[in-house]
Amino acid sequence: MKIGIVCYPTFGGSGVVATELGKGLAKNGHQVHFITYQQPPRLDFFNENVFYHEVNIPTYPLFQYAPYESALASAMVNVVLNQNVDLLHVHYAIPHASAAYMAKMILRSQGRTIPVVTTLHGTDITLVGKDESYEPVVTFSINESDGVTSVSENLRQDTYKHFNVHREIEVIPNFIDLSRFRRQQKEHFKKAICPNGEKLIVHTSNFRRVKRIDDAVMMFYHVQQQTPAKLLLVGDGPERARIERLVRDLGIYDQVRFLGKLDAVEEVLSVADLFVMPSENESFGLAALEALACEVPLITSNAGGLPELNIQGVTGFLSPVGDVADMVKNALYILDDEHLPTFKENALARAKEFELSRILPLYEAHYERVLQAS
Ligand code: GMT
Repeated sequence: MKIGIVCYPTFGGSGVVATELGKGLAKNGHQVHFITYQQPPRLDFFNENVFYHEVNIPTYPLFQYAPYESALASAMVNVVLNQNVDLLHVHYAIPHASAAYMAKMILRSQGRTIPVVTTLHGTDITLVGKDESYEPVVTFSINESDGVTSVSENLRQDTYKHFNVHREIEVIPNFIDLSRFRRQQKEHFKKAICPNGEKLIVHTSNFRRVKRIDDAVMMFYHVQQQTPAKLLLVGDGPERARIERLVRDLGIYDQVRFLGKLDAVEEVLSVADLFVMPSENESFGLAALEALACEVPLITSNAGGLPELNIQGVTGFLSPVGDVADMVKNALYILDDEHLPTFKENALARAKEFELSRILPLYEAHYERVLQAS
């Protein structure tokens, strides 16, 4: 197949899922055309089946906001026509699904059929999409997609709850490439951060409010009072300055490191003892799956699709959103040397259930069905 993939070129989340999916499809012999405004961070290699088409967004003094959606739709039209693409797969509904609809209509007017698959990732539904400023467009473009997938059952249910969507939504969970995400020998790194054998707790995110990083910091604050520990915060975003202030005010700045955006996050996870994701909402929690693959147990909230990934008492623990005291109790239990090895083993076993080779065929089958129906 020749597949056009539209995504955000982000370091985590939907951008990573789209990029890794494209890479997997290319390895399976499909031709993959990425269409986005910037090279996705994990698309940093050569493969004869992978193509990258940058969306050109000309500016003009009249535009307070450059019309990205129009530029993207035009790019999709051009790529479909010039590269003879069979199907467009857009990740994150806003504005990719409506831009794809526009491209589909333009192509139809020229006698060309192009099926569109939309994958819903989370905030495009739970946070941004249901805002009345976007809702009519999101509802319409989901209903007009030829195939719709969501990354968890919880997100599927949320979509039906918040939108007047009548399309069948197939749940295809996020996946992990275990050849990349695996525990590596990085003892020198661990020694540098935890010279006295402290336990290492890690959080990675885009530092948005929905991630509740305060809870991760507060949990760490209480944990380190009872067991020697360090905290690594990976990523960057709007909450960074506020969280740095909180860490200073709590007097724990020496035990906490902000690493910023990292591409090789698996190297950090390789030396971690515990991963914390206290999110207000989380449709799947790809970063938590990456941690599991590196044998790192989880402390998460029970929001969104997290219960579909983190198994209570097996791969870690789930707490009600904001229940820091419960997170502290559970973290201390996991970090106990008597319990930690079993949690690490369970983490890897769980990650194997989401291995790329198991999930990729679900997308391929979805594409086949959509192509046959159109
Ligand atoms: O919030 C993020 O981490 C980014 C966001 C995105 O849209 O890229 O992530 C969403 O999609 C990921 C990939 O499917 C999911 O694993 C995340 O859980 C989801 N984030 C939220 O629902 C908040």
